[in-house]
Amino acid sequence: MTDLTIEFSNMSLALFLAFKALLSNETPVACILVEDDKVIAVGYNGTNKTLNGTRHAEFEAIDQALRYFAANKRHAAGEDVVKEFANVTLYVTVEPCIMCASALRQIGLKKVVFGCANERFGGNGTILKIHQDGPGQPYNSFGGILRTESIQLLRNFYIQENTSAPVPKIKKNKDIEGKVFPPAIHYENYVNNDIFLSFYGEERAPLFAEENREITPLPNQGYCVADIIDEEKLRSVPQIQELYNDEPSSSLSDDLTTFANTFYPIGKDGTIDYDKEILTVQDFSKRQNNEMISKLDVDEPDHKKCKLTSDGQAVQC
Ligand SMILES: *[C@@H]1O[C@H](CO)[C@@H](O)[C@H](O)[C@H]1NC(C)=O
Ligand SMILES: *[C@@H]1O[C@H](CO)[C@@H](O)[C@H](O)[C@H]1NC(C)=O
Ligand SMILES: *[C@@H]1O[C@H](CO)[C@@H](O)[C@H](O)[C@H]1NC(C)=O
Ligand SMILES: *[C@@H]1O[C@H](CO)[C@@H](O)[C@H](O)[C@H]1NC(C)=O
Ligand SMILES: *[C@@H]1O[C@H](CO)[C@@H](O)[C@H](O)[C@H]1NC(C)=O
Ligand SMILES: CC(=O)N[C@H]1CO[C@H](CO)[C@@H](O)[C@@H]1O
Repeated sequence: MTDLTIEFSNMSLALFLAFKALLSNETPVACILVEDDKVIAVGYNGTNKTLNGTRHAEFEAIDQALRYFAANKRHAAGEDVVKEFANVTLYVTVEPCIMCASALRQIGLKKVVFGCANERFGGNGTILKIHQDGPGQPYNSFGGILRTESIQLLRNFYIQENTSAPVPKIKKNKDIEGKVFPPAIHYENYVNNDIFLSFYGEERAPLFAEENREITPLPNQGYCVADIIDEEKLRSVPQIQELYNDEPSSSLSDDLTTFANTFYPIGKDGTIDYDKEILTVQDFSKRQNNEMISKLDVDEPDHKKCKLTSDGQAVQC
């Protein structure tokens, strides 16, 4: 059985960074670079803060990785860069855009794991297969890891931007932006069936051409983000800790609790459980003002209150 728990766990760190970006009015897209299970760099969309349209999450992370290689006396200039990224995997919440996909080929990245497709600016499968064709080294691109969660953050961003949009209901908020979720990733646009099976496993073979089921960490078992994110690992990433050094008023624990309640769980059958109460961006500031306490059951610890039943069927929150 192919256990994708580590892929989900890594992606949940990128998702947390995207959530942090949302809290600071940036487009909620973020990524981490992982080498041998170690997070060597992080990035989130800084186009607003830096007023630089090319400061996509991937570029932030690549710059950090180059500094990391240099600090560790690894050669990070010219041709050698291609070797340095040979064991590095990018986890990014949204499929890299055409510009980023091209840069990733040039640095010789090992592979990309992404959440949702980039419908407008997709560089891999959605619009152009940049990851497979063109100059540089081709890499494999595996999507659908925390896909609906990545979309939920983007939708929260758009409703926040749209002041004429109605305030969404917290309960049974089926479609945050007034839309249903787009169909699952069209995997054949990214990888062939053999490569698909080598990553996702034989048990997930039907998902290659499935429109309505999400990838889950274990086949035929549901999950929720609260169960996936590893708080210890999150806290061990210095770049994430640094985000809190500048803002003493916000705490990582509080953000983690809000974060864990922002997403619908995925059931055993791979479909979204819309019955769970979730928080949306309109609730975040209220929560920061301690007005959300009644909305959240304060079981200990409250960001872990989402649990699978023993048969892995329904997710109880
Ligand atoms: C950019 O940042 C400003 C100031 O934080 C914020 O008011 C605005 O909504 C942000 N816009 C976008 C598109 O990120
Ligand atoms: C970053 O944010 C800008 C401005 O909102 C947007 O145009 C761009 O597509 C975003 N980049 C990614 C990778 O989402
Ligand atoms: C914007 O970002 C790009 C890529 O990271 C960088 O090469 C460029 O110098 C930046 N431009 C400005 C005006 O800072
Ligand atoms: C990548 O991993 C292989 C196998 O473990 C190792 O031989 C190689 O030196 C690694 N490359 C880099 C750049 O770390
Ligand atoms: C803003 O919300 C309104 C009401 O839901 C909707 O009709 C409109 O299309 C939205 N605008 C944008 C730019 O999404
Ligand atoms: C998610 C996804 O794969 N979306 C699109 C991929 O590209 C094809 C062809 O352009 C579209 O039909 C899909 O909707």
